[in-house]
Amino acid sequence: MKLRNCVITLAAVLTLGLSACGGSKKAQTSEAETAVQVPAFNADSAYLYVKQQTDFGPRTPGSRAHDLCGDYLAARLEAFGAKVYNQRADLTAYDGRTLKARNIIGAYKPESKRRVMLCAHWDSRPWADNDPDKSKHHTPIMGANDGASGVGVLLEIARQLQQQTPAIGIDIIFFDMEDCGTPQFAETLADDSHTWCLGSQYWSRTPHVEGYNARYGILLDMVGARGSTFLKEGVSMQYAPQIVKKVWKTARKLGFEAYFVDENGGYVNDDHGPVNEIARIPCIDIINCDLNAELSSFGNFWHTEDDNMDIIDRATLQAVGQTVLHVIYNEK
Ligand code: AHN
Ligand code: ZN
Repeated sequence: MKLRNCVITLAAVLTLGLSACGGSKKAQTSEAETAVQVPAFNADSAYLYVKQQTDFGPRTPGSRAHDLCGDYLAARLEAFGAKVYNQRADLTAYDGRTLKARNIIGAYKPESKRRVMLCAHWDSRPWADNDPDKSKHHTPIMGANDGASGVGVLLEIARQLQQQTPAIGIDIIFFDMEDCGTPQFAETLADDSHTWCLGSQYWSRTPHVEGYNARYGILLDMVGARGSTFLKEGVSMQYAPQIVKKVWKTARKLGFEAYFVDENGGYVNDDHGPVNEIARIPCIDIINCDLNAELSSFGNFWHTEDDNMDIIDRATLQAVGQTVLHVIYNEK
């Protein structure tokens, strides 16, 4: 069974070490006090931002599509009123190749000490190595869900942030080189979990602003597929259980309980790992988990040529985007 490839074993998690769980304890407040105007998330707009990324083609590091899409993302954030940072680094891939990485950060209210970070990876996987058809294994994927969906939701949130400012500062972080982890066709014996999430590892050691901190982070990964279900992911529950509870409770209140399922999922090796363990910012992962899928717990299209616009559904983008908007506009 392929599930092994995407879920960290419990033994590995235990060796990661424990840290204090994040999220400040707040006094109980009445409903009236917490009632703030939350903007309406526009799923058509988010869908368009997902499509515009895939229109560049696979955004694999080193490609022209990657270059151009990076410019597009930085330009969108700038147009939506963010202070934009381009963090460039030469990072070493699993096979020893040096690749040019670019983390793209859009800061809102950069002067505020009260901050929340929202993140997603913007690169797409260079190999369809989970495709049942072996002849496809060396073909790059479109990554409409795996990559572009999280970024699309965050671009729509950026557009909303320009129109109505929330009480706190927000950082939108697009991590590069999440998805260059050792392919299944490469024969490696050692633990290779560190070959994933290279951009977020770099950012977590060297944030775009010295001494950067945030109350918490929310990572969006694979948040656009039709019929997605988001289970409470293991690393998120370990480091930021209060944030998981707050987000799932908000989703339920908004009527999205079919997407945000009140069940525990597996432990996923994703960009929130370095954010929790290196940057020490409590960060959760909203990530599709389909325990009934045969090929992968991330869905049968995961790391295959089927991860294209055909599987993207505005309703899923809406559930995630509206929930995250509610959470951040309710921060004080
Ligand atoms: C692994 O399969 C090792 N990690 C899943 C994280 C991921 C891959 N997110 C997107 N692509
Ligand atoms: Zn992936």
